Amino acid sequence: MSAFTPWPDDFARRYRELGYWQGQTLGGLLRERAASRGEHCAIVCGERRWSYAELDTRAAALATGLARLGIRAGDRVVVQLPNVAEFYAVNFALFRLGAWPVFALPAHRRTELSHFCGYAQARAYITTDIDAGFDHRQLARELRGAVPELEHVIIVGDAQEFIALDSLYDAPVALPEPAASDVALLQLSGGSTGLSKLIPRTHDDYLYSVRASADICGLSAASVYLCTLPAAHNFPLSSPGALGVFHAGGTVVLTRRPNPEDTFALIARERVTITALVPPLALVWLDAQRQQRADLSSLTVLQVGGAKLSEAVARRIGPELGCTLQQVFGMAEGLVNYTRLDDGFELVIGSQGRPISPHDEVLIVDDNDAPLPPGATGHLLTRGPYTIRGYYRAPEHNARAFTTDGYYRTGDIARQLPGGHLVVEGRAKDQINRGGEKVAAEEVENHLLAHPQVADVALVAMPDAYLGEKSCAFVIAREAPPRAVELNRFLRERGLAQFKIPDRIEFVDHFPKTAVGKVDKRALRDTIAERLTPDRLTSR
Ligand code: AMP
Ligand code: DBH
Repeated sequence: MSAFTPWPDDFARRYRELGYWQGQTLGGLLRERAASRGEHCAIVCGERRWSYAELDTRAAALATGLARLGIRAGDRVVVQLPNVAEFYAVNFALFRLGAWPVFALPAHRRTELSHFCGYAQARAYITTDIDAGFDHRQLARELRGAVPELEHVIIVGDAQEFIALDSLYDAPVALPEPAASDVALLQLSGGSTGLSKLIPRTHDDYLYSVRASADICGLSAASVYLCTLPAAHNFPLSSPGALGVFHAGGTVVLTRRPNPEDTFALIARERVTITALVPPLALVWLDAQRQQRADLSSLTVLQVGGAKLSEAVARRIGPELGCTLQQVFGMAEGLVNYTRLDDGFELVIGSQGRPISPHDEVLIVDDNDAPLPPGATGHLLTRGPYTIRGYYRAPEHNARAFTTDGYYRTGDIARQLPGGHLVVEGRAKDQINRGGEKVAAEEVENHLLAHPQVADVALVAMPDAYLGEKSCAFVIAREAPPRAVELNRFLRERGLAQFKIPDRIEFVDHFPKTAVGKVDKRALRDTIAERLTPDRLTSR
């Protein structure tokens, strides 16, 4: 089972000839920046400020400490950190070693972490002591029991019986470095089948998307980027995110609290120029700014992506926040689309942007993979210089998720405007997009099916005025039906991330079926949407 599906030779050659793949590594990028802008502030984290020189020194020291533990090129290390400066020090150390971080999100719990650790056969888990009231050391203990390959647990903060990250800052020694064509990191897919897949991204392809994104977003050494979303997510990491800022030589400001009170003050204090939000947060910011009239004068660009931004909300952003809206439609598998900063207002409001690269190939096809006429709505397929050709060790899934000529089936339903901009019209994948947090229906269904009183279950999206979508589980119960709260407690006890717990449970006697006898999820979505209509009209 291959860890990485390479691009065919002729494609790889072309991407190099075009100057997209430049042979630079992520570790090399930081070294260059430390040389060119060593004294400039790279990261602001609370009251701490790290210069590029300091970040580089820390990464080199940690790489040496991790090597002392036996972490080598190609080893997988699950990293689960909140928005703290150490997130970048740790990852640059791993990039230098050629070890592959697996980017867990802070919200993930035992079920997700044991899946990542097991699937990746991770040798180490790097996390924090306590985040948002949750003790990650307890999680680490449970993981240790469940995943024998996991040799090291490293903690940022109070390590208790584990290894303190602070004890790994060794005097740097020269270490062998990876090639730019090697895998650099494993991103997570939102998943549409049972469990989320890992996405191998190379230094070459990831850095191409980062450099090109920084250019599209007008980043410079004067840019100050506020990292509001979880730092490990592909959007705030690479679109252009923190890596784009490091490429440009600007400053990344971290926050662990994306609420308007804290972030507005931080924007004013640090003179933040750009940040990235998911649509629900954008709505909260808009509503808060109506009351607060905070000083957001430094903010020039607000990126919104991860889920569809409604046109009504999109229209308010420029006038009410005093900055340029940029819609971002991306995926950790690769393809990222941006509205351009000089696009007309209607295009920015009404589309999800166009691809980064002239060599991103985009197809809109029908259910049989036949291309549709220009402008028609259909399945979005893509391949290109930074879109993977296969998930990590998932041959069966890859056979379904990619066409034989290497296009990734995004699972999104879209249409393309004459200038190349895409409009996302829906989704074919069995997933709920809960305000940017992706929930694979099948994963949650499998957990619910493990409950002794559940005979069958179907999880579908229901409309929500704030998140766009929430999840609703239709359950066929056995004798003595369980209560909804009981099912949710059952899921939490199985160690599932909170955002995957169904927002609503509806008990039914049977499911509607399609003509071929499958559960008709569309009919279930319609049922719950109709049932909710009165609530929707009164909420917000
Ligand atoms: P993932 O594959 O988990 O990285 O999630 C990527 C998916 O998020 C895309 O395939 C879309 O379904 C969804 N998505 C991301 N950005 C947007 C957007 N701006 N509008 C609509 N859907 C989006
Ligand atoms: O939702 C996403 O995964 C996403 C959204 C915007 C993404 O991966 C990205 C930009 O890079």
